[in-house]
Amino acid sequence: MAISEKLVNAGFEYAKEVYAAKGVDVEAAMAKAADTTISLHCWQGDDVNGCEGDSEGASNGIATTGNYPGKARNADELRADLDFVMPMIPGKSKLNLHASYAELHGKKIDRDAYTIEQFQGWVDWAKEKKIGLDFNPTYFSHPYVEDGFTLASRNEKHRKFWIEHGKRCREIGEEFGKQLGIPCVINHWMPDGYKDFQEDSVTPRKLMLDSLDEIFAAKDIPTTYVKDAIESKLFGLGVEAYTVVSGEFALAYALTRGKLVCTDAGHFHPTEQISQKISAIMQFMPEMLLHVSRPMRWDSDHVVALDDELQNIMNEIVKGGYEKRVNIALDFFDASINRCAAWVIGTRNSQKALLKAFLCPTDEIKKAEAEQDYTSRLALQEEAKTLPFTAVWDMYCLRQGAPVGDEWLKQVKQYEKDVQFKRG
Ligand code: RNT
Ligand code: ZN
Repeated sequence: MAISEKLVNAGFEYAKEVYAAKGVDVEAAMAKAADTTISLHCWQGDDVNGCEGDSEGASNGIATTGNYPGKARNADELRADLDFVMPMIPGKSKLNLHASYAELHGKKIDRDAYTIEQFQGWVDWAKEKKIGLDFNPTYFSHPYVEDGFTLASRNEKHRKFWIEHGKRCREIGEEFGKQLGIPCVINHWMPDGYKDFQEDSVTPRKLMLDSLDEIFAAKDIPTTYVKDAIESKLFGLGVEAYTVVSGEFALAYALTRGKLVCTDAGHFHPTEQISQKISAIMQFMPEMLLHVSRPMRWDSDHVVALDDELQNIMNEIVKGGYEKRVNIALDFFDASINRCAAWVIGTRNSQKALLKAFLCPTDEIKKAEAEQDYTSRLALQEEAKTLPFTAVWDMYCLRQGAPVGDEWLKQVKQYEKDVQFKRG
C-alpha cells in the first residue's frame, strides 16, 4: 500500500523534533542535499554499448554481465529511459556522457573527428531539463585499442588517434559548458596496461604522460566550462599485472598539472576505501571527482547499495564541507536486472546517503572526539545511525515530486511492459 501524504507528514513532524533535540535543522539539511549535484551516468542504460552504431558491446577492460530484456538501442531510447527514470530520483542531477554516445546520423566519422554536432541532441535534451552534462573520452571499445593500449600505445598512428580524440572531447566539453552554463567535468580513463608482468614499466608511463600533456596543451579552457580529471586504476579485466595510470600516477599528474583526480570505489586494493582518501586529497587540491560504485570482490561495478562505504563516502564529503569541491558521479552497470530500476536504485541510494550525511549530528560527535571522549564518540555515532532518517527522506521525496518508498517499482514494471519489452 502506498504511504499517504498524511503519514509522511506525521512522521516528518516527529523526526523534525528528534533531530532538533540533537541540534540538527532538518530543513537546512534537505536544502543542502537538494543543492548537491550527483552526476548520473548514461551508460547504465545500455550496458556501456554507446550509440556509434557498429558497436559489438563494451570491450577493452569494460564488461557488463547479464541479458535482461529491454536495453536501449539508440540515443532516443536512452533519452526516453532517462526521461522516465529522472523524475523518480530526488535531488539535483547532471548527466554523464561518454564519447561513444555520439549520434552519427549515418555519417562515417571516427572519434578523432567528433565535434559538438554529434552531441547536439544531448545538449538540447539537457537544456530542456535544465541540467549540466559531464563527459568522458571513450578510450575503449574501439579497434585502435591495440593490445589494450591507447594514449600509451607504441603504435604512433594509434597513439596520435587517441590524443586527437582527447582533444576533440575537450572541445566538445567546452561547448557543453558554454551552452548549458554549467561546467563540464571531463574524465579521462585509459585502460592501458598488461595482463602479465611487464619488463619495462617506464616507457608506457612516459608515453602516457606525453600524450596527456599534449591533449591539455592544445587548448586552455577556463574551468567555468571544463574541469579535466584523470581516473586511476589498480587493475582491470585482462590488465591484472600492470596499469599505466595507477593511483600514484593519476594523483601526481593531477597535482602537478592542476587537474582533478578521479577515484573510483572499485579501483583500489579491496581493503582500501575511497571514503578514506577524500580528506587527504582535499588538503592539496581544490576539487576532485568520485566514481561511486560497488565493487564486489573486484571492480565489478554492482549497483550502488546503501551500505557502509556509500554512507562513509557521503559523510566524508559533508563533514569536510566539501560538497562544492567533490564532484560526485556514479559508475555502475548491471545488465542482469531492469536497467532503469538499476539507475533508480543506485541513484536513490546515493541521494539517501547524502541526505543522511547532512542530517548527522556531527558537531556533537566531533566535540566528543576533540575532548578525547572516545566512549561518547562511539556511543553517539551508533545512536546517530538510527535517528529517524527515513521520515525525512520520505518528506524529501514528497517535496521533490519523487515517489515515496517503493512506489517507483510499480512504474518500472509498467514501463518495461509498455516500452522496454517491446524493443527487439
Ligand atoms: C573503468 C572506469 C571508467 C568506466 C566508465 C564507463 O574501470 O571505472 O570510469 O567505468 O568510464
Ligand atoms: Zn570509473
